[in-house]
Amino acid sequence: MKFIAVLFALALMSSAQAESTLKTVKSKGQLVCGVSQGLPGFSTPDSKGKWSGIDVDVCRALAAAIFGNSEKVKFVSLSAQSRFTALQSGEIDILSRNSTYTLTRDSSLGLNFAPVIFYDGQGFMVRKSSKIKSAKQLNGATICTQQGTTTELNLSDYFRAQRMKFKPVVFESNDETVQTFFKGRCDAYTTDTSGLAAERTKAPKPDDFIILPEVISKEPLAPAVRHGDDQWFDIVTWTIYSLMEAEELGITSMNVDKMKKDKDPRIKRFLGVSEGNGQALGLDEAWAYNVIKQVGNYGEIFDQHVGKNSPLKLARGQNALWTEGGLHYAPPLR
Ligand SMILES: N[C@@H](CCC(=O)N[C@@H](CS)C(=O)NCC(=O)O)C(=O)O
Repeated sequence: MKFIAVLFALALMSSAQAESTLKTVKSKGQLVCGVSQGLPGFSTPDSKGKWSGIDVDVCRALAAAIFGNSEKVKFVSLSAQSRFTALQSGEIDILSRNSTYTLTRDSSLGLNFAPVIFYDGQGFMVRKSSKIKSAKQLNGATICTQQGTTTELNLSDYFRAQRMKFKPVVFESNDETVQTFFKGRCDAYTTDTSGLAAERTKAPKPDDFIILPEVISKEPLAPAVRHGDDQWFDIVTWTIYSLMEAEELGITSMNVDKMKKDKDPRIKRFLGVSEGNGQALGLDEAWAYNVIKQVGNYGEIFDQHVGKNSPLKLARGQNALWTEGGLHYAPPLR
């Protein structure tokens, strides 16, 4: 009986994989997007359940590219531990949840990572009153962190390399991790530095906490899709590149209509005035126009959620375009 159930599950899985994700998404009439449980700046629901953040905007951009309507997204909140299974099982069409692009996630977990949406690195937060100024002073510390993350792994690598000891306090839920730290049970809290800035906003008195200067890892955060559907991977990939390309070309949600009359062939191609890109991806020629009109370019999204117009006030740093000394670089959209 068990054997038949396994066979049945396998048959279901392979038929889910055989069906094109684009077709499935279109027939559902919405994109199902896996996000975090609540990380300010990346994905967080307001009191009415409306989601916002960089990771959320990636999915809205994808819905704009596919449906011409950025609202056609259902958000599913996932813990760090459950996120990859949700993608593998077909529960979600895309995972857009501050996930670090790593070799084993790409290979053993059967995922394809889209372009990096946020270059990050892991850091530590401590209470100001502790007088700790450097991660090197954390020998013997109790450290709060979240299960199923690269954070957990880097933490032990770092302490081993520094020949220091620590006591991990690990939780599945984000809230439990952070609240335990705020209540004083841990000497330090560790995660991606963007996450530290985000979580600090939740503290009763954010100024009581400081982020230490050491960045101990590379955390390129990128959306992911399942192996086995190249067209879907292409659509996700180029939708993300369209956000960066628009910023490079000076196209914003405010000027995109005016830009349609621009004579620059790159802008004409980008906005579908000169046709071809849409057809190549299996989308409407206005796909990138819809993305920028409805969601904005990368710089607009960054400033609104994590940059200068947000409570996080993160600098562009590595997240600037390559033309500004940063790492974001879209290959030619032609
Ligand atoms: N980038 C790391 C860490 C990702 C992660 O889940 N970080 C936690 C701590 S900032 C988080 O996002 N929690 C939010 C949540 O669970 O809703 C990874 O991919 O493993």
